[in-house]
Amino acid sequence: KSLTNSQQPTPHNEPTPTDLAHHVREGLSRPFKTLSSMYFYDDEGSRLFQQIMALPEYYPTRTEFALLTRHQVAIGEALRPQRPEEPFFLLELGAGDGLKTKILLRHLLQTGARFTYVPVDISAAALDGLAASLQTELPDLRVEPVVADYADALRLMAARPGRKAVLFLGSNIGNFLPDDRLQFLRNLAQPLTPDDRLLVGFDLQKDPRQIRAAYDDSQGVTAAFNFNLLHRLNRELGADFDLAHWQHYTDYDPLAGAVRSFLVSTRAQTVRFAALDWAVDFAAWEMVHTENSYKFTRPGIAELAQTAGLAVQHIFTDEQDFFADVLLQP
Ligand code: AVJ
Repeated sequence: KSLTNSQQPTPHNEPTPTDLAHHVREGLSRPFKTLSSMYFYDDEGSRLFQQIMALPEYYPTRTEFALLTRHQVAIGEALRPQRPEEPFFLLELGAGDGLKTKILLRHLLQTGARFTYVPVDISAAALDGLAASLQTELPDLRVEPVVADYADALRLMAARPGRKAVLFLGSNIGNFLPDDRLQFLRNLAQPLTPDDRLLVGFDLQKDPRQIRAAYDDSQGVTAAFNFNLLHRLNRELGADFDLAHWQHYTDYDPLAGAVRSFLVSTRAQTVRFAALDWAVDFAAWEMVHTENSYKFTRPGIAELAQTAGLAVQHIFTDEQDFFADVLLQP
């Protein structure tokens, strides 16, 4: 019996078609149309994101992997309780395929730490893959995967007693707009006590061309990832997006520190949503904003932490100073 079968979380944690429908109607009714990057991650989207992480242009994953390898001892020490016999939960929000986290998991197991790994992700398929690979690679690890979005994950975390080390890696925090980012960090920190730990990954500002290339790769995988959102609306809401008349567009704005991704309607067109009994018009070259990926500076991280009521304990970086995993003290 597989781990995930016995511990499969309740399906009500997954975004329901009604959430998606409501979101799409609201976002596509705005004067500047928008769809949330949260909906990228159906099973196909999570698979495409795994391909993105392996792209030569997409430096964040590789860099954070190297960073975690380099600092695993110090990070392991910082995350685990002082007393080695004390049990704790290692919670990870947006765990995905857990490739980077396995470095820490392996190291913590080697040091004899007593912990349960709770990977939380919005994609059941991603978590199934993770649980299966952990069972072969780290058979002694206790794993309790949970399919949930961030909001549900925060509730779940607050409800779970005991020491926690919380991981929010991969610069997932970059998807939030500044106000939402602050609110999210506050909500994340709220149930934590000074005994708990929080490690957050931030992609740092660097050569703007390199940043832009990471979101506009030459093989078109990122474009396919963006297009998958339209495929998903076709599949789940009976929409009739014709992908021949859409483009992927992305740009980096160094003033805001934000990569912004769009789906561009290359001609005037009307798209029908059979499941919603609804249709929406797009003008020629109208843009649908689909994602923000913010890049950070050290002062920006310090200010964010301070405003959220967290102390920056340590900033772990890679050799090139591309990425930072920041230990925050609740
Ligand atoms: C999963 C949010 C970290 O913003 O870099 C990658 C998602 N989008 N390429 C990012 C993404 C396009 C990724 N995060």
